Amino acid sequence: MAPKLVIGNKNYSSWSMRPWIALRATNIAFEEVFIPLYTGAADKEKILSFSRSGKVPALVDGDVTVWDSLAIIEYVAERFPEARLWPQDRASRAHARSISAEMHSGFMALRNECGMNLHRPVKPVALSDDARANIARVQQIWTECRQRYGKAGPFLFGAFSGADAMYAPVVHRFRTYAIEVVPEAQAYMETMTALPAFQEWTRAGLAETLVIEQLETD
Ligand SMILES: N[C@@H](CCC(=O)N[C@@H](CS)C(=O)NCC(=O)O)C(=O)O
Repeated sequence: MAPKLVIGNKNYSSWSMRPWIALRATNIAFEEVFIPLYTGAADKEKILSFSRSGKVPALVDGDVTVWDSLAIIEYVAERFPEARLWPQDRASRAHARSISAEMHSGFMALRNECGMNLHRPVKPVALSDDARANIARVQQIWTECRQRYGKAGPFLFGAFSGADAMYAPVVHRFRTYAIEVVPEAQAYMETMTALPAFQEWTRAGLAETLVIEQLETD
C-alpha cells in the first residue's frame, strides 16, 4: 500500500511542501491526506490522530509513522533507495544533509518575516538585518552548491535531491517578497520553478481559497 502523507494547506504550509516535493519529484506513489491548518479543535484532533506532535507533515507507511519534514525525507530516502534522494558520493551527501539540517533548524527571521503565502501579491517588505543575513546565507549555500556540482545537472547537487526539497519553499518566498538575488540564485530558482512537482504544488496552492488570517503578512 502506498504511504500516506498528511499535509496542511498548500498555500501556506512550507513544512508540508518539503516532503511532498521530495516524493512527487522522484515519482514515489503516495496518498495525500489534507487537513486544513488553524481551523479549530476538530482539525487539530485529526492531525493528532496521525501525529502526536500535532503538526504536519506526517508520513504513515503501514505501521510506521514518521513526523517532521526532514525525518520524513530521511525515511523516504531509506525506504525508496531507487529514488536517490541523497547524492551517492559520501562527501556530497554529507554536504546535502548539512544544508538541509541548516534549513530545518535555522533561518528564523526569514521564516517569520516572509511566510510562505502563494497568493500574496508580489511586492517587497521591510526586512530586519537578521532576515537579510538569512537571505545572504541562502544565496551563499545555493551558489556554492551550483559552483561545486553544477556540471552534474541544474539542481543543488546536480540531480534533484532532498536538499532541493528542503529549500523549495524559499524559492516561493524570494519570489513573493521580491527579494533581489544574485544570478546563480536566480538560475537555480528558475530550475526549481520549472520542476513539474513544484508547479503542481503551486497550482494546487493557488487554487485554494481558505484564508488563514494569522498567516497573512503585509
Ligand atoms: N519542525 C516541523 C515543523 C512542522 C510545523 O510547524 N508545521 C505547521 C504547518 S507548516 C503545523 O502543523 N502547524 C499546525 C499547528 O501548529 O497547529 C517539521 O519540520 O515538519
